[in-house]
Amino acid sequence: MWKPTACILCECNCGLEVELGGEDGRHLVKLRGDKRHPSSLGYACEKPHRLDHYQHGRDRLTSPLRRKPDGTFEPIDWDTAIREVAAKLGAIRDTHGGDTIFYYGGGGQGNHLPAAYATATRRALGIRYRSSALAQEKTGEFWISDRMMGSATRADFEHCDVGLFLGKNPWHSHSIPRARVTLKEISQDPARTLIVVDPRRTETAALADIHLAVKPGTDAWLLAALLAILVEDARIDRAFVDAHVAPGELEPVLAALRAVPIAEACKRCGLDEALVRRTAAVLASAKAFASFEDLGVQMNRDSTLVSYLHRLLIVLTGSMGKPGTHFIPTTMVDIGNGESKTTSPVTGSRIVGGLVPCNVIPDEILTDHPKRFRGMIVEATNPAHSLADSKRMREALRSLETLVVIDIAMTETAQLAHYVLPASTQFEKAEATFFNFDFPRNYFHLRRRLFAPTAGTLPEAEIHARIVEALGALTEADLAPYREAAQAGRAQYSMFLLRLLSDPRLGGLAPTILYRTMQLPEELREGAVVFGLVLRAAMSSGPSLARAGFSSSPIEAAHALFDAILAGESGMIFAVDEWSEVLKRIKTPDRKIHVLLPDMLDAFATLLASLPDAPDTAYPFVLTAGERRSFTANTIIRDPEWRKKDAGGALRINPSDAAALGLAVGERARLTTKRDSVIVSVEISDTMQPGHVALPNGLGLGYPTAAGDMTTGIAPNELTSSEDRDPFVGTPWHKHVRARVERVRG
Ligand SMILES: Nc1nc2c(c(=O)[nH]1)N[C@H]1C(S)=C(S)[C@@H](COP(=O)(O)OP(=O)(O)OC[C@H]3O[C@@H](n4cnc5c(=O)[nH]c(N)nc54)[C@H](O)[C@@H]3O)O[C@H]1N2
Ligand SMILES: Nc1nc2c(c(=O)[nH]1)N[C@H]1C(S)=C(S)[C@@H](COP(=O)(O)OP(=O)(O)OC[C@H]3O[C@@H](n4cnc5c(=O)[nH]c(N)nc54)[C@H](O)[C@@H]3O)O[C@H]1N2
Ligand code: SF4
Ligand SMILES: [Mo]
Repeated sequence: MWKPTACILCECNCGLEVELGGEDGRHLVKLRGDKRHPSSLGYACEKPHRLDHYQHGRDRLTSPLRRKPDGTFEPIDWDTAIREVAAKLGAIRDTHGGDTIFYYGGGGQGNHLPAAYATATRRALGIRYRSSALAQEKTGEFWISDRMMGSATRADFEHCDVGLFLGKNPWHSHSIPRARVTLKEISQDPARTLIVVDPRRTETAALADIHLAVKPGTDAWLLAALLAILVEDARIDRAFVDAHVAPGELEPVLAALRAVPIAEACKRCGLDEALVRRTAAVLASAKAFASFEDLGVQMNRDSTLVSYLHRLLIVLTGSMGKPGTHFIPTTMVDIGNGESKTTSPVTGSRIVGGLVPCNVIPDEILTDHPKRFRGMIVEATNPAHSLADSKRMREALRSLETLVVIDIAMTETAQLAHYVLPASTQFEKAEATFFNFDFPRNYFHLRRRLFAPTAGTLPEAEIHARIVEALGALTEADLAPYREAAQAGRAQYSMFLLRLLSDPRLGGLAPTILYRTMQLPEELREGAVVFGLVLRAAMSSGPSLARAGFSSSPIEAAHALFDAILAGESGMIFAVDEWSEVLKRIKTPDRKIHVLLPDMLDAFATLLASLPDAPDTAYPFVLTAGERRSFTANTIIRDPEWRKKDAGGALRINPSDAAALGLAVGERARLTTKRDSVIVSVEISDTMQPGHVALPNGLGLGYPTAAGDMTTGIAPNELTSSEDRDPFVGTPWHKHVRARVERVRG
């Protein structure tokens, strides 16, 4: 029998149908796209077909572990584990303050409910600082979007006539629904133009009408040139700007753009000026321009400045609020929050959207500052592998007084923990898709568990509930009234919950109270916290929900919506919007778009005044440390056998570079950065520019085999340095690591 679920390998979470089998019925035997999923509509790429390698990894954890003084681990029972974890973290809180305990993670590409339940543990421990992988990729974009528009935007590629991908390869990385279908449609339609900005001729670039193969790390120059040409040719959408941009802000920006030396800017990014001018003309005459920036620019030099210039391009072409352009979706959870009000305790780094920049985490630990992080909870993430400078990250994690890791597998980070708590997989509990940003109809997908948890593991909802209870923050007496209200019916329960949300002591524990008291079928139990989200959505997004059929009073809408979510095994539409509303969703205090950001104009002036890069004789190559390929999926599947292509994760290098170095096909090379030197296998590829080399992401994981632990490929962050980061938001420069490549003799 086919059962609905979702793929967990990238943030699209395409709907899947799986057939269970194997001797115990717990194997994912066959998988296919689920046609009933409201966004993926049956689409699936090549990656999920062997998802059983995730469910049945040989390094799955099946018992809580405690580290012994000699560094090895001993299995302990759950009661001991919870008691000791609560005691150790509680002691740090009592002695040094909850602000010295740091929470990192909460979910990867498919498991987002842990983050919701962890808010209760954070509250019980008085944890103030947290972060996640978003603070090493998206915080620059969020911060700029928040200041300009009060909100992040997304783009409608399905209906655009001009689509631009800036430092993004959606053929492999997706991030938009049914990416390959949409890319092919734009590419094949003579009336539509696909533009790709990428130094490499990626699979997406190969489909493009215009491929702007910038020199690595020079996107700010390209955007400067494009914007300057639009200004010079008077191709700005004046009507849009007059209606929506804050008065008086445009002129200083135009003055800055008029100062761009266009020919020089094109030279700096290595592009023919005529091609850049043709691109500007295409953008200016676009009826509907949709654009997406991603890691190629967000993990690169000038990343925050690029996010600003990119947003200027969207605003000055008036590309918001019409089909095929940019929109602000109705979401169940606020993910793209870019507010910045505080700084981190030790380094004083800017905190965006509540997230401490990932690259400064070691500096917040490796110091004698009284407010250094002393305890840490790491959940559903593998920072010892995924954050910059693994050596320094390991040193920092090792020096913590207490490190607790909640994961399904024995990861590089778990190896360093004092306590490892084994979670059930995403097919052994209810989970939900949170990176759903469709418009005008947005969906929600609460997945049912496919089978009961593996013995010895617990879903995070249960782990957090037990920690909160062990800390004494929540007692049976606190829960009793909610249990009674639940018995009395949904209306009574909702009234109690609404009151709970403003309760100063218990409000922050709402996720756990919901989990402990809501009555749900077993295969949906961990979905309890979604009811809290639904109540909030009913209060804040009434009209959008009403158009999706959930009308009447907020409480009734919430009940109907929650029931529909529980029933919608393949996902359901929860919000229907109108394009005419998009510009009314601009949330800046005066509801105008703010294009004048003085710090960004300063950074722009500094860029324009900078000298060209001097040749680097010690490190003549630019290394992209971690690109998405056909069989990479962060570190979600650790078994190298999962990969059908590029199993070893080769270094890609241009044929002329390979020839100059005397490297032949299949040979290995030495790759050196200022941080480390490794031996890599080499793939000679004319998709690479001379001087540019690339390694895939997600490799270099240890995995148990019959012959002992094996590591396949290179862990990219052995080669990166935490100080190589953006000056504004601290995002890493992983796509721009100076490197040397040499032939290995003998
Ligand atoms: N197959 C697969 N898909 C994934 C993932 C995965 O691991 N595997 N991970 C998911 C995650 S977490 C994310 S955040 C997304 C990321 O999705 P993408 O951002 O698309 O991923 P990358 O391949 O890392 O980087 C994109 C491109 O940046 C280019 N680039 C390098 N240097 C420069 C430069 O100087 N300028 C420009 N313009 N481009 C440059 C690279 O050549 C590469 O093609 O993918 C998601 N999807
Ligand atoms: N050099 C370099 N570094 C990079 C990148 C790059 O391009 N270059 N890309 C970066 C990007 S964009 C991202 S998003 C990060 C991703 O890196 P991380 O934030 O570390 O996330 P994942 O690799 O997705 O790891 C997910 C972890 O969750 C565990 N897991 C899976 N399911 C569950 C579950 O249900 N419960 C629990 N508790 N755990 C579970 C997996 O075993 C795994 O250990 O990597 C970043 N690192
Ligand atoms: S696009 Fe992403 S979510 Fe969809 S099947 Fe491929 S890896 Fe899975
Ligand atoms: Mo990511």
